[in-house]
Amino acid sequence: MDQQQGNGGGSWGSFLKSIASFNGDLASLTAPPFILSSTSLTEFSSYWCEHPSVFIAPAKESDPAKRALLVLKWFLTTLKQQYASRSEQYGNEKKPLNPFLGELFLGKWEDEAGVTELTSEQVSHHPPATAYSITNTKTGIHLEGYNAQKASFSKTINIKQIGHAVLTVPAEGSKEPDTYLITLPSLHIEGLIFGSPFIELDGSSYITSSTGYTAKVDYSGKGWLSGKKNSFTALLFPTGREKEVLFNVSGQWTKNFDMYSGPAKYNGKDSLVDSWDPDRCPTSQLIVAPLKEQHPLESRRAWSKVAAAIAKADLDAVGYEKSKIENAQREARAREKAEGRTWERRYFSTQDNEDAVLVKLGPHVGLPEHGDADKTGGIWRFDQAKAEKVRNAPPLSDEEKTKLAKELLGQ
Ligand code: HC3
Repeated sequence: MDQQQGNGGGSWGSFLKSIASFNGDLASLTAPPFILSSTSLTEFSSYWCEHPSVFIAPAKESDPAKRALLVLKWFLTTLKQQYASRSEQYGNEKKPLNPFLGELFLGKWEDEAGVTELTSEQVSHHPPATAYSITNTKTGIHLEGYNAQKASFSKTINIKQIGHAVLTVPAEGSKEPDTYLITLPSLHIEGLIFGSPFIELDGSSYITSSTGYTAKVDYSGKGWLSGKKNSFTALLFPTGREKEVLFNVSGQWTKNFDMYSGPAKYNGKDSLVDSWDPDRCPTSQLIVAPLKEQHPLESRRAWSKVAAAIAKADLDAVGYEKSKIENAQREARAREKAEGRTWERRYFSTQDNEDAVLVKLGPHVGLPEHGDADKTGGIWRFDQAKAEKVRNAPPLSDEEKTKLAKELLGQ
């Protein structure tokens, strides 16, 4: 059994011991009940767009360099949601649920930016990978991507993110939409030894565009003597000409940051272009269908009994409910194997041939043309034809939902 909700993990001490003998498989960590989260990793895809108006801003900018800056600004604003929103006061980062193959998380935001739709799907279980698509229907701005994690232990849990995101911006006045290839930062867990885990980002991440601009973001944390938590500096320059800085950004990804034109040595009142203060721009609420209207494979519906057991800190019930899903999934995979078929992803497809975005932009940001497909089960792209088919299909009856839940989740 996956030790995610393992029953031997009663104390923080035994958890630390299980980390010390960690084999890199996040699912093998024996977690004490108080660090179990009832949120699945498929939900994390929503963190990309909790400020829809910032997400769509590049579509309204006609200058390509300023557009690239707005894309960088949006990316930086997502970091707080992605990596700190679950531990707002620091020290409360919990262990998310490991999604099952085919798990879905669907929702939308409705606000002054119009309607923005989210589709997230667990596209691979071994290795685990989550894919997502976010589209603003008013501007056509579209984000898609997929990610997996490779974990290791050295002083703490270190996570390398595998995968990338692709943002398509149909900008006003441009004939062709821009494409931005976005890499994902590495991270590690701080505060583990004190029982108050939180995330710090490491190294660098990049955004490179079809319009010829690249942004490099360097992350740093609080050192022994100097530095602040969750700090970063970012430079935007014409691709391949890192010294010709057009804009620079600095601050804390959990707090405020400032954006300046030119290199940092000239930063001052006159070169300040824009500032971000998360407290002045509250996140927009994601709308998710009520449980009984959801598809049986939708995350919150599928995990509802596990979530209820976690809320009651009833570890036996957590283990029991979880193993029902795991056993049903194992049986489903065995059936597929016996029948010579594979699980049909609902919204995403992987391709055997070269990926045009990776071939064109990958070399600027050190991403291989094959996109590390062996570590994510493929290069996953949103499949419009599949999405169209789902949209046009009649809704499932209650009987069909019950049958699917029994077959695939043992419920
Ligand atoms: C490492 C992590 C799971 C992966 C999470 C990812 C990388 C998933 C993709 C999102 O876009 C960004 C993201 C944010 C947080 C990452 C999680 C933080 C902790 C969790 C570990 C599996 C849990 C380790 C246990 C404990 C108690 C130390 O938190």
